[in-house]
Amino acid sequence: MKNKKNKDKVLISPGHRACAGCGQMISAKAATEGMGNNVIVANATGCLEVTTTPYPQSAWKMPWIHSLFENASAIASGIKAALNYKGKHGEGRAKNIKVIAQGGDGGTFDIGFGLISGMWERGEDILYICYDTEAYSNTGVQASGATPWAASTTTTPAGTGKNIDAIGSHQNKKDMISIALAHGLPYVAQSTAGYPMDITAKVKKALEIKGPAYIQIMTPCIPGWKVKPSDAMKLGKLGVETGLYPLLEYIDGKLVNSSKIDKKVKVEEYLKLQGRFKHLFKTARGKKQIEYIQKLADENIKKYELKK
Ligand SMILES: Cc1ncc(C[n+]2csc(CCOP(=O)(O)OP(=O)(O)O)c2C)c(N)n1
Repeated sequence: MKNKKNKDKVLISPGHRACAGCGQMISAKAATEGMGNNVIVANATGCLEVTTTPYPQSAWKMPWIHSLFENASAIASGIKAALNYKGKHGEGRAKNIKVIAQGGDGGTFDIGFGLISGMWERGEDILYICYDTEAYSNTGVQASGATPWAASTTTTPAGTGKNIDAIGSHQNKKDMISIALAHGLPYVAQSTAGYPMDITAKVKKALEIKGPAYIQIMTPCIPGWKVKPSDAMKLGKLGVETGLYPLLEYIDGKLVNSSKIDKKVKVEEYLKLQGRFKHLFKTARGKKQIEYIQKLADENIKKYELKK
């Protein structure tokens, strides 16, 4: 039955061009459910933008602007400044409009990094959401600063033939959560596509708290991670259950919530579902990398006090 009220709450309409099962779309829909109807969103170039806005169509039922790849945060700062000006000069309503900038991990960890840092430094009341596919998905899955150790991407390919021992990425994932905290943000959180209600709640909370906020969401990429379209949410859950990608919430720099682990799931359970890690199961050198990834998960469990 059609319910106009409920229909209006869906702020990303179906019919967009994202891959079936896309972790980013699951997460973006959950995020919009926490945004309310009084927001303006600046969106960096990337899959989320490309798949939702083939000119002249748009899947976004809200004021939404496409920025360049690197400057969603600067555009958001400009929007915020204009709203502040209008608020002071007779348009009181403008003061209540929330501003959000969002982008992929390439746009966040790498190319937009300086501008995001500036936005945070200025202490502006803007929420930044990073949809972390752990690679530059839109342009063919090149490695980004968010790519995890040993993942095969088109710029860090796993070895074949004589190079069978090549392990994929030789870099650890950049710790953007710590970088955000180092900027003194009043709200910093992490979530995954496995927990849409957690995403919605975190977006809501971030918008309630005054000042800059950062939410990073692990969003499995079906072709990039070489996974089944039905597995995005499962991978989001396994990321949490292994400790590799825990749910986190910091208020004023203090960890106030994290996902507790009842029975630790080994990282193999997460890695074996993904083609980008399949080379690790073929050689002795690969197996060593799995041990190393397990060590990273165990370190997270300690660092974020995830043990029940
Ligand atoms: C300055 C600039 N460099 C490169 C590009 C090409 N480009 C467009 S989208 C994209 C990848 C986006 O990756 P990410 O931010 O991780 O988002 P995803 O596609 O993974 O969601 C690239 C490299 C561009 N548009 N502008």
